[in-house]
Amino acid sequence: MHLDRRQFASSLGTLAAASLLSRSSLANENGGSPLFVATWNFGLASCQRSLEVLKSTGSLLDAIEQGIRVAEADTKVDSVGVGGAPNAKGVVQLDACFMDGMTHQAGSVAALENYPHPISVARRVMEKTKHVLLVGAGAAEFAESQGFKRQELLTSEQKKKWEDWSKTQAELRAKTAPNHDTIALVGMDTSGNIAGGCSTSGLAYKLAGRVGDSPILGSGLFADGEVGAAGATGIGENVMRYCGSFLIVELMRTGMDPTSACRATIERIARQERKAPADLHINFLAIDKQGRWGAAGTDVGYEIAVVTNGSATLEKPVLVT
Ligand code: SD4
Repeated sequence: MHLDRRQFASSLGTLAAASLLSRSSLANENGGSPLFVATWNFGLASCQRSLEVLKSTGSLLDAIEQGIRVAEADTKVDSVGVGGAPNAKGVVQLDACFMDGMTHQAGSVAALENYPHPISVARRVMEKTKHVLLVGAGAAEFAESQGFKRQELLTSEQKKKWEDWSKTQAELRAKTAPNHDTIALVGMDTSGNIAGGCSTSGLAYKLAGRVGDSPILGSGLFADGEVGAAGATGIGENVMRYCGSFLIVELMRTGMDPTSACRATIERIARQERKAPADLHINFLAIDKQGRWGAAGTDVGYEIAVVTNGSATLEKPVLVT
């Protein structure tokens, strides 16, 4: 679900007009204030929540988790949490990961059913187990053991769409553009700590058990306290075979600014896939240790939310064609 940018602007009084250019080439743009960047326009509400939580608790990890929970709880966001699109069998299976760039601790869940906040379960995997990734029934058992509440995630609206899809699969498959609504949210606090999270229901009508890039560290998300963080949205298969977010962080480590690193990653994937970027449907964002942010994508509608002290904007990333 992509809200019209103006709806956001009017509903959020402080929202500045969206600019057309990524400003990632400006060093220290956020002037040392906290920085939160997230995929898509609904990421704005998430980033704003992250900033509020950081201010009230001082915890970057709480800020990331609580910000992502906003998108997970919003039934109008088509590919995250409650109201996310189901798989081919009509079951909503959620993927998420959570990473603390300062300690390289991380947790993930994949194909998790009936728990609306996979980001919180992923964080618990990080904090309460010796493992990094739990999947399917095991992930659900773990969520239950941690006291998370079960909930039906398939909304009547998604059920109806899925029923229509199942009736006319072939026809619709040909017509429907891939849906991209995953939230990847990365942030930095005033001390320069860096962390991030990613949460999704994955590609609509995926095969049961299919896991995309979002819960895979280095693919849908990567955070490294020495360098920065990156996240992805789009067709996971085109990201995870290249460790897209890890690659972006590594390019930033060599001195590239965030936008250039996102763009170079897309260009490398396109070259090696021997495909036009527009056929890849991959979109990235990144922040670096200096407080710069940037993004690049192959989808015309891709946008990102950028929230710092006193500024909340939707930005149009560089389009790689
Ligand atoms: C996936 N990358 O499961 C996710 C889908 C996505 O916006 O980003 N949707 O492949």
